[in-house]
Amino acid sequence: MKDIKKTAIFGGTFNPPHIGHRAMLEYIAARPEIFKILIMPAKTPPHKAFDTLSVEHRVNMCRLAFEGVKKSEICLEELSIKGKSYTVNTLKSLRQKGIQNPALVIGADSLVNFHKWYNYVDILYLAELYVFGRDGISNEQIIAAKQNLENLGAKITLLDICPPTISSSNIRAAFLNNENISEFLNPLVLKYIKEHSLYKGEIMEPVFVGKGILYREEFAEYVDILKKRLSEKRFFHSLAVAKEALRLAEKYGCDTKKAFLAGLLHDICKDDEPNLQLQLLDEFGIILGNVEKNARKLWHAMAGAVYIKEKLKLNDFEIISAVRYHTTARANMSLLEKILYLADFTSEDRDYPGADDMRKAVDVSIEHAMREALIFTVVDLTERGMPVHSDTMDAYREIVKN
Ligand code: DGI
Ligand code: FE
Ligand code: FE
Repeated sequence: MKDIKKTAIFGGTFNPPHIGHRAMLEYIAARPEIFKILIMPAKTPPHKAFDTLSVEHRVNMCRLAFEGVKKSEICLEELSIKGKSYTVNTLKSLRQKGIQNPALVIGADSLVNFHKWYNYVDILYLAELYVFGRDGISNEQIIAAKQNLENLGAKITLLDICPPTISSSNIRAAFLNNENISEFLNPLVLKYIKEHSLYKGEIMEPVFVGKGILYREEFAEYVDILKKRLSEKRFFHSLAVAKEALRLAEKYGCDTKKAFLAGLLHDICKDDEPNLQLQLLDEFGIILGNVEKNARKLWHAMAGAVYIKEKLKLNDFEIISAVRYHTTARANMSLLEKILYLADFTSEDRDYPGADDMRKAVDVSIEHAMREALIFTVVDLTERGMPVHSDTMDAYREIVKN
């Protein structure tokens, strides 16, 4: 079986591609059993949208960075898969396209965590693993993980290379701070990044469509306030919830502007120190119930409602109560309240297990989605041993038990 020809699969986000990647590729290309290398840029994961560049830029940079690496070609397979791309599915579709004997190239860090990959046992039947070293992962860890996977039928080759520890996120950070990182990048990639002003620290926002574009303009002042108050991730989430609430309002006949605003502002206090949130509640005479006192995750909804009314002086009772109940829900919710509650589950940044099911549910009907969301929440809280708020139980009894 010596002359079996293998295709190496080299995936990554390549944000940006750097000389560590290239060193790996050249090492693999030099192995005689490898006759082809597929360089496979990953899709932009929804939850990472705020710090991952568009696919186009990443593919363009890969072309520049890996120009001239023998046996290699850029493969856009992963990008063409609809929905979340899982390695197991990518391998299946490569096999359908006639790719034989794939060897999946992964780092030792991934080997150690391989059992967490989606359908990992199936992956082992579809491909063998080529594992390169990683600083910080010991030989003992590698051997143990290898043995466990081999017991399941895996074929694993440990590569005698531990590429330099260069992280793409450090490179991005260096660009932000105007530090010189030219030694880690191909000069053509460096030029490309500069020409396209990439990694300038632009805080990413979701791509708005239709009325969303107009409302984003109209409420630019609130967006600026959020940008100052929230982490990048929470900021992206807030705008994504605004976008989703607007979509649902259009679909189900609710006031679109109110839905957008409620989404935009719903987590405005989420990143405040817990004590600050309590202070605000105290200042405006809000007294906490027993469950509330012990569940600080619930404070930001109450504090947000107060903040919107008292600090932003936005006197719209419907929006304020939608924010107030966006975490717990309650009995007799208005359509706007339900839409915000659900948009928080289905915004494009959400990637918890079950998010896609919730997205399907919300396109069936509001009532169906409320049912699913409440069941999800009550089950989740119960499993984690957390007290369920009486408002949540009221909503559950009204919507699920009927
Ligand atoms: O603010 P987000 O993260 O966007 O979402 P959220 O406002 O729905 O907050 C979710 C958190 O709130 C989550 O950690 C679970 C918690 N939570 C929701 N309902 C209840 C709850 N915690 C308790 N203790 N009781 C509830 O009824
Ligand atoms: Fe929230
Ligand atoms: Fe939220």
